[in-house]
Amino acid sequence: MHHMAQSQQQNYKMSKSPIRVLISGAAGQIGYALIPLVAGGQVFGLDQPVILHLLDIEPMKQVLQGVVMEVDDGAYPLVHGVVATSDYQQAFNNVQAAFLVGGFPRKAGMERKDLLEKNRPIFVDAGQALEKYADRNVKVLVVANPANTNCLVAAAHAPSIPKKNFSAMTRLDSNRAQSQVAQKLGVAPVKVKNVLVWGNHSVTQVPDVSYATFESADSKQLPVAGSVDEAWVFGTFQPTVQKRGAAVISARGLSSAMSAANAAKDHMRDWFLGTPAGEYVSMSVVSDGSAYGVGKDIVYSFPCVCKGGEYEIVKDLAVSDKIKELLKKTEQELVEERSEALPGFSGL
Ligand code: NAX
Repeated sequence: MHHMAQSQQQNYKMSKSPIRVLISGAAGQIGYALIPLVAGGQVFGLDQPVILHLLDIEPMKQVLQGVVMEVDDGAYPLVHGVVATSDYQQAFNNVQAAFLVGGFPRKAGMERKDLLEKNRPIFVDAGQALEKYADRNVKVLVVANPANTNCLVAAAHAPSIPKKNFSAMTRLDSNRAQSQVAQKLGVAPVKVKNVLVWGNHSVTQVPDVSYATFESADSKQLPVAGSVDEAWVFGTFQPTVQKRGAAVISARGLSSAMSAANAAKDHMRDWFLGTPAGEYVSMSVVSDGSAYGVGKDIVYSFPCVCKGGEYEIVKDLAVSDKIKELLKKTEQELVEERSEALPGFSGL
């Protein structure tokens, strides 16, 4: 027993100085699933100690205290400190990574416009707090919905933080898409690569298998498009992925949390530690107008590769006319969301 515990400890090489990691909405259900992934080294690596900054609103204070008790009780080797607070200055102070999960949830009967209105002030505050208190190279992942436009609102209120440090989460959508393809082909998800999701994290998102490959039982790399037909792609695959969030809610009575936290982990890990050679990941990032004809200053999901803590949009994929049309529609929705969330917007 003693020997096993020792060898497990040896996996942690803690020579690095700790980084400060903010999780907002830390008393909520995604927070509860995400904290152990960050604390356990699955995001920033087993050699990277962390100081957790856990933010939630004042009415959740007691619940948040309970979460802190559980972090303490985990005795995580990589956790060098916990700051639990409802104060934005404390929460954002010197953070190098920020998972912005906290927000106002969609209630029955609420339209997109109402959701935007409720979340806008939260992301104005978050942007201003990033601007004032965070590390200048903080990497921001917005999870709270409407994620892409919340991210744009935060970026617009943090003028001195580079735009390339802001992102929103479409990784859950692309993980869902990868898994649907794997099930269709009868292979494990790990055998499927480069399934993409473009655009907005909403029903207009564009799941796309055009560049995807899979490893067959006899270890050949094959294009997915050669093994599935168009009717399945446009008639079954796309709507299944687009409506998966709703399907989970109707089955569980609660929205996706385990898989959402897992996707947030994947997104931030790949951004910090890099993507494997030849693999693209879907990240919603600020468009600069240079890729796929998408207008600038919206937060749009593109295929990306990450290296040395930076992402780059993969710009040379040949997009079919059918997909192009869908890319326009989801872009249009993001432009509409922007004009609702940031009236009079004149550029980042
Ligand atoms: P919960 O309602 O369980 O938790 C949200 C937490 O945020 C609550 O504890 C709440 O008190 C807190 N909060 C509210 N306002 C805050 C503020 N101003 N500052 C800090 N904290 C605040 O929701 P949960 O299921 O964890 O979902 C969180 C968000 O993720 C929601 O907006 C949800 O729509 C969004 N999602 C986004 C996904 C994506 O793929 N981008 C998928 C999963 C999820 O639906």
